[in-house]
Amino acid sequence: MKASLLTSHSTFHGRAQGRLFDEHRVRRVRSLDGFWSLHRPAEGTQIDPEAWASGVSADYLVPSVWQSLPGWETYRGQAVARCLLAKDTSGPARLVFRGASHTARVFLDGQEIGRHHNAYTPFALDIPHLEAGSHELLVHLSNEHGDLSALHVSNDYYNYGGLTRPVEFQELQAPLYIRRVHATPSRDATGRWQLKLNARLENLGAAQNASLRISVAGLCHECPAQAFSSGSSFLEATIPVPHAEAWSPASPRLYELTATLVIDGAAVDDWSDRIGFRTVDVEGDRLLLNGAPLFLAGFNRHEDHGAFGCALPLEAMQQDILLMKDLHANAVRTSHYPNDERFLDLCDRAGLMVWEENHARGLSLEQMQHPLFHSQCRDCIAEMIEWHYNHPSILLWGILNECASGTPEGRELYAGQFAQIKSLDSSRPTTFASCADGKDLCQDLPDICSWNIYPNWYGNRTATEEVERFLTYSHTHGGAGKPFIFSEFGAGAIPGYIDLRRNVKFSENRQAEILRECLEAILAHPKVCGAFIWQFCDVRVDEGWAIQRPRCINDKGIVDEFRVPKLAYPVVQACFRNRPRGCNCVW
Ligand code: ADA
Repeated sequence: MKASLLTSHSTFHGRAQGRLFDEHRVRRVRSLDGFWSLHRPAEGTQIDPEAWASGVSADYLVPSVWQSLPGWETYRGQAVARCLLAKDTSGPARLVFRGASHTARVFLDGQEIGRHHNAYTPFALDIPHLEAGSHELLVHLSNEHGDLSALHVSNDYYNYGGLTRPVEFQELQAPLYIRRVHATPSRDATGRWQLKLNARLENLGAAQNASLRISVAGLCHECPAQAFSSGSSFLEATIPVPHAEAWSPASPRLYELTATLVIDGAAVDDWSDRIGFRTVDVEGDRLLLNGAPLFLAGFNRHEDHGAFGCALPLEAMQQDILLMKDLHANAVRTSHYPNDERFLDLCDRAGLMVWEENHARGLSLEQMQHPLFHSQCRDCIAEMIEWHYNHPSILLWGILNECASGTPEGRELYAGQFAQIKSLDSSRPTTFASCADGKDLCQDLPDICSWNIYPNWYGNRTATEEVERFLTYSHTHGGAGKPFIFSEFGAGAIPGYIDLRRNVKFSENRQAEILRECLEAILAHPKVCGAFIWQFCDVRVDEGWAIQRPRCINDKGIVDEFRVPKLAYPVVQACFRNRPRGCNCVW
């Protein structure tokens, strides 16, 4: 069989859908991106399932945020998106939503077929049987803040509405199909690469005999025919891939992983992904990539853009990657939620290392005790890991940014989420970004301790003072001997505002000074293995936050919301480029 090595240059020339390559060649996939209609109730009324089309209607291009429609710029409420889909032959099918913001109920021909909460995780709905012909698809959407949402609360970023990521309709050739294959690379006792595979199959019908063929890097692994009963089945195998080349920031080698399902000699379903061979380990207070010490130098990035909201088109995502590379960053933190998988594909390809985290920002203990908090976090973590497991660029899983880690009750919730992550993926280290200054109770829980600090912005302490203070606190409260990351530091700057008087907040020049001071204190520190600037780009904030944010924007970006660089840009670029590479730190 032909080797399927993909270099960073040859990757991703497939048809663009929810990923940057075709995930299926046997399964028939139709993108539902394009024109839908969008309807919202007239002012002061609620969505009426019977009369949803009677209010305000718009021609709506999926994927996008409804805030880009004239008259909808600040709309927070409910809406119904509608399209027709065509099924060629009668049989099973699936709908895949890569992102519906933020709560969705899906109706097919008037029947509710599924619900989902959370704008930032994908979901798929199985349809065991659908007749050939035309069908009406309605998606009831809400971006409301209220009792039904523990995680989408008024926040320091904007909760948009709409079908904000791609949508697909998949026609299955048999009720048994491949849901996914998780691949975990490691080195065997002789140092050669091997791959642990865990395949998940789903059967929407009666028991069925089938075999599964998995190919990677020119090797083929056959799982002999067996009976699959209805529901989920899992197959496991470990295969040696001795000639694989490692994935690293300097050489982000990707390989195609393909699974084919065979019934009576015929291929009835397939699935494919891109993987990379790399290890990530914590050894004492060091973080290792492929056995070599690692320093993560990068940005916190919200999925937000002045023109597109959270529904960035691929070109805008790639521009962000190019800008971060131009700044000599090697890492990005997906603050504060799982990202569009196309962005992760671009990170894999570019060798940009990722800290991906579940969705939560700044929740108080009271908010963490919301009756839906547990189930909504559990689902978010499960979906994040289920869908994003194979990305070589993801090195760390994070949780619960700046939540109630300084309380015993909060600690229980942190512990529970770390346990869930480890049960789903023990191959990656965990962390969380704390701001519980002087009272954090969770430093012993993650593999890596991370702190958000804002020297000279919130308070007057210098960066050098703050770096030592937070390191000392962590080391004396459970974090001793662990790697340490400064997960946020930064300062606001209104684009174009320059003020040469001393220490004028919100001026571009002051932001540049503060960042220089922080980077000088952090990048050279022997006890630190990561620095994430808050933040890459300016972002819109929710109504409740607007009063404390000039222009209703969190303006701590080093580029503005349209990616125009501020004065801090060349300062950060020089600091990252000239970063000391002590302690054999390779990256
Ligand atoms: C926190 C938080 C960020 C952002 C930042 C700020 O550290 O994690 O989401 O709100 O503060 O700009 O103040």
